[in-house]
Amino acid sequence: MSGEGTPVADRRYSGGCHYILQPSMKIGITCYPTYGGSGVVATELGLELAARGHDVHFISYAVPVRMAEPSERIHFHEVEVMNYPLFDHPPYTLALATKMHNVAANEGLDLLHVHYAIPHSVSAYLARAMLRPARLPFVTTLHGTDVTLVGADRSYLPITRFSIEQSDAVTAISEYLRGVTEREFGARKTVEMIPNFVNCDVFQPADGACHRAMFASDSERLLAHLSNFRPVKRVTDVIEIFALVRKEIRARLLMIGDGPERGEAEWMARERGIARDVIFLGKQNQVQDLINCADVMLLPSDLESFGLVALEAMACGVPCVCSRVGGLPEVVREGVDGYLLEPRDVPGMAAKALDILTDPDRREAMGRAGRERAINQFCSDKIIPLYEELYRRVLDGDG
Ligand code: GMT
Repeated sequence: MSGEGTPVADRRYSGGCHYILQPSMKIGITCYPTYGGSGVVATELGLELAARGHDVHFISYAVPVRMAEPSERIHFHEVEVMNYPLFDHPPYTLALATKMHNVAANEGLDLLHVHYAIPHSVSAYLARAMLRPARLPFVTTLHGTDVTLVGADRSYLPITRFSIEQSDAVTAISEYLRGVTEREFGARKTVEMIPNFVNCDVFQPADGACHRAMFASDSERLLAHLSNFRPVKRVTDVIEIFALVRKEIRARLLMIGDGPERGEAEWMARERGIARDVIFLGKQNQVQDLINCADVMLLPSDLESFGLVALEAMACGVPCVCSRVGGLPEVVREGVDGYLLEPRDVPGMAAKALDILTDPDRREAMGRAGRERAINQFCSDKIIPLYEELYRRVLDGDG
């Protein structure tokens, strides 16, 4: 640890606070850098920590998607995987462990924080062992399928359980996921719950900031969906829900993101005769500007350990219609800031979306309630100190 008080680079981060009186830390963060909730959370965490005066070193195979412009406290270290004809499967886990070790040694990292257990916590375990006798503790944050899929695929279970147990501290992003982890992996490791967060200055209602007119006329309502279009997200249900809504009112649908189910969703939109009203935008940065255009957010997933998109929508004052699964009920309150329905209840979700879209007062009240909840429970300024406190406990050998 070093430093006594350091100015903050970007005032949008850390709630506009620009001088933090605390010793700063050097933190290595590893995540999947692609579009996806765990990478977004890890990247936003790094940006927030840097804004609070810490040195952040992202270690991954590509620059994380939401990483801001370079700053003196944000560094990126690319993991290059050597290939050789013998390697049918390039050994990324080992390349990552080596890079973690080298960065820790060269930059004097205090600790590593890995997001998503497989394979990141295994690499961190190796890096920590390689660096001995110097100390390099690591924190593992579980995001979802690193636990739930492993529960289904026994081949990964022993090594995931091992690397979780070996972590100096383990966090899960919802009570739901903490419970699943304890059931799957036994009670041999304490799992702390630190919920996901949103930067309430970046994600905030901003009428006029979005170019709504590009997507819908004044007489049309605008629905949105944002995901990585994996099967678990049920993007075809999004299209079906919209088709039912479209039968009742003039509306358009923004599909933000990309992934394996996009082709199926595009086909279904054509099949239902609504293709002209469904806009596939593909992968986007600045998603807050798009969310802000929407009147309602649809998230009909089969499973969400948290549902970061629901929180981002709430912070923008946009009500959600979601599945009552996983950690989503910990984020969205039924009938208050959105609606929760059984997954695959397409008619039910369409009816609730129509309730919101045809009643401006209800939409307004739900949007306001969601924004308040995001501010009170999930804003970065509430959550980042929990990670800092955890790091300090780990560094004090008290994790
Ligand atoms: O676990 C996954 O499927 C991947 C992960 C990701 O990288 O998008 O998503 C999970 O982590 C997000 C951030 O913590 C959560 O908001 C998502 O709910 C969660 N996804 C699932 O549980 C399916």
